[in-house]
Amino acid sequence: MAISEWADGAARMMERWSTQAAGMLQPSLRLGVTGLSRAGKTLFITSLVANLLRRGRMPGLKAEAEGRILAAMLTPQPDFDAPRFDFERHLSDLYGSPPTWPESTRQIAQLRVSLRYQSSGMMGRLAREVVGDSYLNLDIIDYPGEWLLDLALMEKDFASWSNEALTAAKARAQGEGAEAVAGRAFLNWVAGTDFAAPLDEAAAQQGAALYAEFLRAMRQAGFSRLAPGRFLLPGDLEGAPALTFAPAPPERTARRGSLRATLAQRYEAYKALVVRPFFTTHFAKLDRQIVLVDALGAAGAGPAQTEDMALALRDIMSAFRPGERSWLGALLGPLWPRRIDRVLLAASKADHIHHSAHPALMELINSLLAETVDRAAYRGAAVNALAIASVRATVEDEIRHNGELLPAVRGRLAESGEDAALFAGSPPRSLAALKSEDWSRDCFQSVAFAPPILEAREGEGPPHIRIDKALDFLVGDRL
Ligand SMILES: Nc1nc2c(ncn2[C@@H]2O[C@H](COP(=O)(O)OP(=O)(O)OP(=O)(O)O)[C@@H](O)[C@H]2O)c(=O)[nH]1
Ligand SMILES: [Mg+2]
Repeated sequence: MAISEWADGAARMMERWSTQAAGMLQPSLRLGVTGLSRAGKTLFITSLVANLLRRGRMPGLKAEAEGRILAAMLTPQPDFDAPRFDFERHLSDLYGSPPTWPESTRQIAQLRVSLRYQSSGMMGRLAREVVGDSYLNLDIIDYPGEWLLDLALMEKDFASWSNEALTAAKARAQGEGAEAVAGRAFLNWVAGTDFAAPLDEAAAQQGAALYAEFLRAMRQAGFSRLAPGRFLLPGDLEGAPALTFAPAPPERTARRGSLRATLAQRYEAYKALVVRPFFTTHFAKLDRQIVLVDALGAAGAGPAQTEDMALALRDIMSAFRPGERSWLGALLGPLWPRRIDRVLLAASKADHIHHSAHPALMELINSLLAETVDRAAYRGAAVNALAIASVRATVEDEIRHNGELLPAVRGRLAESGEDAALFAGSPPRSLAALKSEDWSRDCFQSVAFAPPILEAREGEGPPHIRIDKALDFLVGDRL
């Protein structure tokens, strides 16, 4: 079946659907797909939606296994001002010849999938007799991972952000890599600048450019704590004063009109103009959250990068405060009754390793996010961890090495397009294990696989690992 038919069919049915469903009570559930850049958000949403529309590969979703999901449709999204998630394009890229992974996301996008289902249990059957089938709208948004980092800024003033940013820059400036060179260039600018002098626009621009360069080099080296996110992805704010600032060394007083006072003012403007609206509109209203963690990629990059990713996620998750109303919810009081009551930690790209290594991967993300897990559980949110792959790009295999059979995965390598079987080994179970000498990195390297060559099949979405189980945990109780 061609992808265009898939999309056309969905559009036609959507029309019928919305007329039928108009006026009916349709509860909605906002699913927050949380993940740093390249964690796999866009691919997860694409595969999840495709597998909801064609549910042949979703036996782990209990309502589906029980035959209670009657239909799933794309329906008009609730927010009029957010661009629509281009599901059809992402899907046809994946099924294209040659297939391609999605590009890095550059702007926010939203999609609504509506499910028509039959409730379970006696009360459910009773309700069905009276009002007929039930509906659930699932609202999902996609956004560039870089923007997520800004969440950690919301509760920091200029002085404390500067302090942290300068400490981090000093730590990174020690080494030999490009990030160390860029870090030293930025710190030299800090050392040679008089922050108490009246604002010199050229100095502010130079500082912002050097800091952005440092963040880019850090990203290249696999680090995660790269706020402010728009320094990496400025969009239409390029060159605006709200993006022309940099961290400055502390001082008790900042004279009005001085360079330091101006940088502080612009930092606050960035929070007010960029960060706050993004979160008020999209994140404060979440009901459920999946946190995609590319722990394999981080572990392959090294212990410093893995620790940095864990710290970035801890900062971000502390702003959500799962189990409680979000910090914004707390500000807005009873007007904002929503809270995140289920959090799924998902180690993404699990098709990179053999299934026998999945328990170790789950242990790793649990230990990296232990603080977040404990806090969320303490506040009453249900937390679970799974190793998932949105799109399975490998098959399992065995390779013989020194007379021993090793569990491996086979797929096309992204770089060369060649078919290869790799013994990936087991990932370390904790950051301490990753840091320890006896854990050998040679056995475990993270490689990128090319997307699999897929044939669109009637009734089935793309092959995946456990996104049915993930969805069951996230929304199963509402079906
Ligand atoms: N093999 C495999 N690779 C994956 C999977 N999910 C993501 N990837 C890889 O990770 C890359 C990033 O995935 P995206 O979905 O674009 O990540 P994102 O979180 O949307 O990234 P940004 O838009 O940059 O924030 C893809 O291009 C793939 O190479 C998966 O399930 N299996
Ligand atoms: Mg994306």
